[in-house]
Amino acid sequence: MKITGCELRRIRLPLVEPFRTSFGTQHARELLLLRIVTPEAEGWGECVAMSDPLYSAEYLDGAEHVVKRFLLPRLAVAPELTAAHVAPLLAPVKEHRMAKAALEMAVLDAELRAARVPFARYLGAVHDRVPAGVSVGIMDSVDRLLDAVAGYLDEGYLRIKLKIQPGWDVEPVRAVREHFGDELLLQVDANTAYTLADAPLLALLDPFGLLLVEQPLAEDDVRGHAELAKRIRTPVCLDESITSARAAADALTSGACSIVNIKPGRVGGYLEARRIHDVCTAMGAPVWCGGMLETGIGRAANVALAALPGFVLPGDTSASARYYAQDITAPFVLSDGHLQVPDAPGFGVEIQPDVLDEVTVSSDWVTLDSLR
Ligand code: NPG
Repeated sequence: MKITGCELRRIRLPLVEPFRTSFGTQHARELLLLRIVTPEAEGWGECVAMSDPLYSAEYLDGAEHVVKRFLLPRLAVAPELTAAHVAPLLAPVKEHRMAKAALEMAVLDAELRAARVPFARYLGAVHDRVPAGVSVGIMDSVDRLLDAVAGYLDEGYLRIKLKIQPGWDVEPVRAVREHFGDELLLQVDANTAYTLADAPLLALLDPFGLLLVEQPLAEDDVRGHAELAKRIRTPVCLDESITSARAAADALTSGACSIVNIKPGRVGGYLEARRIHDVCTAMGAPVWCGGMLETGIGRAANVALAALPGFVLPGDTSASARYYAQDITAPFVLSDGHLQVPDAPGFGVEIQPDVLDEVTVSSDWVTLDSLR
């Protein structure tokens, strides 16, 4: 494939309600979309970086800059380009995984559309629908939390993830467990909010039969997680720490975690995400698909990924309406607690141009000939 050009579009989608985590409260989701144009087909990619570098070091303005200044020029001069070439071509540029993932995504979508192949088939997916979990933000009170969880369970969500932080951990977990019973699939996510000194506190979660505790300690604290895992009974799952298949293998080997959250943006793209799935599956570790408040584009791709055989726990693959009253594609809807895996070529979703225009903040077009 030869790329003619790339559109970089910044959009802003209001959230249906504020989403509070241990690193901040979001009222809207700003995103960078990439549209790759080739003579054969167009492809869309979505960069999951946030406006501010609070979840990871990447942030939207930085991602847009690195795509234009350093990444697109490397693709422009490549003699041959398929999605599989993107990561090796971009490897000399350090880090910036979310920006790289977005470009690989756009190339992949264009390539699969040109070949008329659905992404799920390309990946080797084995399911045509995937179970949906939901991530529940930190609330002002336990009563409000119980109402929110009850609402999600009424909608059909099959697993609840509670965001936790020091001061909002044991009591909300106890309340949800006692209110909704032992059968509820329940897990917690700390987004690095604790230190190893909190091990006795985190051990207080043991009696509640959680599926896992996600990323309790800092992202570079692999040794600390290995020590913590020995001191608590709840299985430790890593998110922020897992940046590659090698990092996943290292974390599992050292006992830092026994479960892995896979987010394609965090690891540099869907091809590395699949390698993490393969490594974890070979090592006998369950994986599940994380979420970054994606639009329908990223959601479609995540749902296909989550249909691989090693994804044995429900993911943060929620319905579009969990976050957005109006998405830029047709919404993903819950049916019996599941989302349908798209089966049309590429990621299998179409952008609604009117909606896209309404939510667009800025747009820039780069002709690749100008970079050659
Ligand atoms: O359902 O898309 C979703 C969001 C799930 O809680 C969720 N994501 O730490 O996993 C996380 C968190 C997150 C969201 C992190 C946005 C960074 C940005």
